Amino acid sequence: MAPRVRIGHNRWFNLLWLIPIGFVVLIVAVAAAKGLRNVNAVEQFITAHPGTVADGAGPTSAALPIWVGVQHFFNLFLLIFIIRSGLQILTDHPRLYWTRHSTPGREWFRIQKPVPSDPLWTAKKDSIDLPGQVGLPGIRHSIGLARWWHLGVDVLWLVNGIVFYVLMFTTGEWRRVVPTSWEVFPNAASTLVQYLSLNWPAETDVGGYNSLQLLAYFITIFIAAPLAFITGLGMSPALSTRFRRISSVLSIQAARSLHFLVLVWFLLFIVVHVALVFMTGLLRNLNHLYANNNGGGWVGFWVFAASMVLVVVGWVAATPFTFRHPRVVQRVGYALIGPAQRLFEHLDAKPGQYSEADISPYFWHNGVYPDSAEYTALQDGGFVDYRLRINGLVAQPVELDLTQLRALPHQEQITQHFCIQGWSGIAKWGGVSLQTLIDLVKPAPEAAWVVFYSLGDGSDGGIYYDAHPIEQMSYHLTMLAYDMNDEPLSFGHGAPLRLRNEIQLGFKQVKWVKGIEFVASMADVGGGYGGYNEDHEFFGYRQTI
Ligand SMILES: Nc1nc2c(c(=O)[nH]1)N[C@H]1C(S)=C(S)[C@@H](COP(=O)(O)O)O[C@H]1N2
Ligand SMILES: [Mo]
Repeated sequence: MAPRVRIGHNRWFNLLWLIPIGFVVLIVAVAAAKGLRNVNAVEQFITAHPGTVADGAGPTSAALPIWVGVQHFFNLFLLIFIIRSGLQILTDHPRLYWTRHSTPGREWFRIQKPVPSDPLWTAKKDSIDLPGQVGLPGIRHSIGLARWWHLGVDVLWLVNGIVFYVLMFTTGEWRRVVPTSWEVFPNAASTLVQYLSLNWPAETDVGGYNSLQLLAYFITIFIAAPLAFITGLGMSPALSTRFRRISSVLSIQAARSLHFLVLVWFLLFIVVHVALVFMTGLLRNLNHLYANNNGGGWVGFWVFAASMVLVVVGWVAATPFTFRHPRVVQRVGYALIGPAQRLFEHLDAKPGQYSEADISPYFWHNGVYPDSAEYTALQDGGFVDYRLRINGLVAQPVELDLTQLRALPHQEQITQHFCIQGWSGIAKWGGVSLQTLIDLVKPAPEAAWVVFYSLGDGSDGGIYYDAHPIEQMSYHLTMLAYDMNDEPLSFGHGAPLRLRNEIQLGFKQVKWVKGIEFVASMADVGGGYGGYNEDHEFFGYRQTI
């Protein structure tokens, strides 16, 4: 399946066409640039703006200090795993949108067919395959493991980046990659014409970057990298629900689309950067970066070659390692990103972020529909015989039918749902606040986790369930919903009862809830990892990011 971009209302442009089109554009550009260089005014312009802005101060022509080479290596090594796992995450919901809704047909980019008309089509069915060694871990719908790679390695990458910023600004090295005069723009234009005319700027001094290079480095280091971080956080349910001002501009879908465009920038940068390093004096360039000199010897090359061995080994080993030791990936990933996920769990948001006008026209379905005899019988009887059982470490276990539940104080909220796969939707939920139920059953002091069991099974069989910290049961936006958009909850969305805990991702919003159990530890529940997807698909149990 080729990636496609929507043009106008309903036409889709196959991006593979960019290969021949790009080739033709390049040839035309080269011809045009060659023509321009015969124009006198252009030659004068190039003489006046040769390409490199002379910078009197600063060490810009000396070779790079060793720490730059070390950090450059870490950066590229970590990016392998970040990019591969990022592609894996993208293809788990291979559609990108600009509005916060995820309406089929309104996406601007897709690597999929149109959404089928089946009203119960699920996002999981919509997920696509990637070639094995491209994605990480590389099989379809492996987003749980892909996210540990992505988020865990992100933390290392950010630490590397922060150290890099600090060292750059304390040593004055920043002068190499930050333009300090407007002269950079005419010089960049001049460099571009020189490159395209295949009459390249003279390599007087590898240390002083030409203006085009300078701009590319500046954009990558100071715009693209921070934007990757910010748009990454823009997809967090907890942050989006809490910081509504920011999320009203940077909705999850805008964040996800921009996050993808940052990837596109990085890929373009890598290709052009590597090509130019090879074509403009490879040995001197590698010495400049890796051997602290600007000479023509082989030291830099061998350091580079050794680093490429590590890159290849890391690349090839990542997928088999992940399948052999998925729990290790889950644990290490959690050790790295878990502290941030835990921190954001304290963001109790107030209702009122969205109004009726914001309700999504289309709300994806997800998960495995219940088909047990027990569920079918309840459904056929209009859920008259349905009982919600709440027990475990509580003073007052209860069983409530739907009439009793509807007689309890009514809570309503219009909120945004964030599926781990990347789609989102806004709906109005009506039901009972969890606080109301807590007041009824009176949990014991040792109750720390609240487990929601479903009438439906998970994808590998066995009851679907998920555990939530008891603290979050008292949050403003934690409720059991029996209505969605002013109608009784439909079969697909979880009839007769589903959970809403708005700081968490979608898979924790258990549908077709059968019972609630208060426990001291989740270790004895299911596989012990805090939920069905946590047990079976290596998801994390704290999912605020
Ligand atoms: N019982 C049960 N609940 C479930 C699931 C499931 O498979 N079984 N899927 C979860 C996932 S991954 C998501 S994104 C939401 C989807 O809710 P929706 O179908 O109402 O959009 O339900 C969650 N609750
Ligand atoms: Mo989901």
